[in-house]
Amino acid sequence: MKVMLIYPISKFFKESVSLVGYSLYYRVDYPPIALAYIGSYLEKANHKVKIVDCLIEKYDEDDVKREIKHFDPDVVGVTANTQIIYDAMKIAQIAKEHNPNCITVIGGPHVTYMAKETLEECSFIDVVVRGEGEITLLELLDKKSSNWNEIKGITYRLNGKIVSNADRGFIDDLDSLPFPAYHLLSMDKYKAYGHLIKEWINGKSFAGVLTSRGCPYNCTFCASKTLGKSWRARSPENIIEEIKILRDKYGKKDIEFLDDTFTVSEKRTERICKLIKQEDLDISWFCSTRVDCFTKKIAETIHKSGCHSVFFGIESGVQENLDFFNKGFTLEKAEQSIKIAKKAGLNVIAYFIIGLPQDNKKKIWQTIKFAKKLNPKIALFNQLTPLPGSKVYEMAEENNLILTKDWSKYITMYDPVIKIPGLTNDELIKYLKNANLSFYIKPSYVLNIFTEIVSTNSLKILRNHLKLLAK
Ligand code: B12
Ligand code: SF4
Repeated sequence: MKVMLIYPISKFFKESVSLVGYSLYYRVDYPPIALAYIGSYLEKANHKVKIVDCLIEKYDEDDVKREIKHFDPDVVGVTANTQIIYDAMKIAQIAKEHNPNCITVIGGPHVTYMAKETLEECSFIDVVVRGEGEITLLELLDKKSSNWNEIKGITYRLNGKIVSNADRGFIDDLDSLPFPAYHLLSMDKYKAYGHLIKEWINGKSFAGVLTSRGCPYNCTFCASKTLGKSWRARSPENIIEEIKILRDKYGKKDIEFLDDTFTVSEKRTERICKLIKQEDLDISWFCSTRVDCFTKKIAETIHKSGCHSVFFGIESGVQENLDFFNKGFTLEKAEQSIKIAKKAGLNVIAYFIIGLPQDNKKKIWQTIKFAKKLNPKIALFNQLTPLPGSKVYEMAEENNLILTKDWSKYITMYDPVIKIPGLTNDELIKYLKNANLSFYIKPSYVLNIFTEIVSTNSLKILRNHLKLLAK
């Protein structure tokens, strides 16, 4: 069958150009790994696949119509996070308007938790795939129009009713999956733009590799359980093989390991690092992890094998908030790990969240002060957002704190979407702005902003910054 997999046109990304940290210091265009994994899995079963990444191609609706008309797919599959769900629905509409018999399928974190609601809201979508998509979509193609009741992990319409089949388990042996279908993407277009990230990766061409799936932790703001709560890891040898392809075929010399927590296992981390050196891969790389999965030994080992930067979710400078988030570590632990990382020569990027229901001015400043004390290279401040699939979403629902279910507003950086009894919306936006500004307005950073604007001729970025400041 002919299957077209589409990453939607994203209003969110067009607007995110205005975000201080992202646009100037850390802006990266990622390949849509989920679609590339599904693509290679379907190709292996002899289906004809085309991936359309509207984001990287800067496509508008007319472009998508043209692509669909040209390829004339039997099935269109779209991916969606919460923030881009309406953009994904639009793609399904375009597909149905082209051919009402084309089966439209949607997958990703948002619809995994909002399957029924998504089908109720959008009549152009035929099937929601919940959780991991590779096997489920293949089964759906095999049974194009019959016996959908046998396919685990889908929600669909049957005789006018919405039916949810049983959940599907997760793929245990990740090495059994074919590598992502990079050949279906314009790999040369995925790049890093932000000033600091460009400096760190030293102008090299960049790619993302997912070395494990599932996160064993339970942070209350996070919607990570789409890929399960048990950590499943690829073997180091399998990962190295993929990196070699990215390096030799696509010229990629810097790799971001996209895992939620790359260093869950010290032993596996060491083995990957050993192989990177042993095989003389000549790459640099970066990853995300938790402060409590990070030791001096890990810091030194990863740095020696080419790791230049590590992202940590610090989240707050208030212990009570860390406990509310169920982070399971202390402020002291956070300080200690950041020191270790810096001492090993790693760039530290730290995430923080403000705008908890119990937040007030004093607590927010405590977080900002803590961020300054840690002094990471980049601090990214977000508003607490009740993402479907997270514990915070359930809590906010139960306590009637949700202000809007316009999902396009769930972007964690602009308008608040939950009530905070001790703060007005305007105050929260002001604090978020102050948090970012107080962090970025340093002489060296201002110089960076200026250089970036001049070197990339990014007047749009400047205009968006000014708009953000004036808000
Ligand atoms: C890399 C990443 C990004 C990249 C995305 C780049 C890209 N082009 O894909 C960047 C940095 C840009 C990004 C931005 C954001 N992200 Co993000 N991101 C991730 C991360 C770490 C990995 C995503 C990934 O590739 N996973 C690997 C693939 C294999 O898994 P997957 O996407 O879930 O896909 C599987 C299934 O979901 C399913 N599936 C997915 N799509 C489809 C489609 C079809 C047709 C089918 C059948 C199945 C299917 O099958 C796939 C394979 O098994 C996840 C965390 C995570 N663990 O997933 C967060 C995550 C997706 N991001 C999240 C968030 C909140 C954001 C931001 C809002 C953050 C911010 N404030 O800026 C923005 C929103 C961007 C947007 N447009 O929506 C949330 C989404 C929660 C939600 N309810 O939607 C996640 C889950 C993090 C979290 N734990 O809460 N992100
Ligand atoms: S924030 Fe990170 S560690 Fe916590 S549950 Fe989400 S992915 Fe896991």
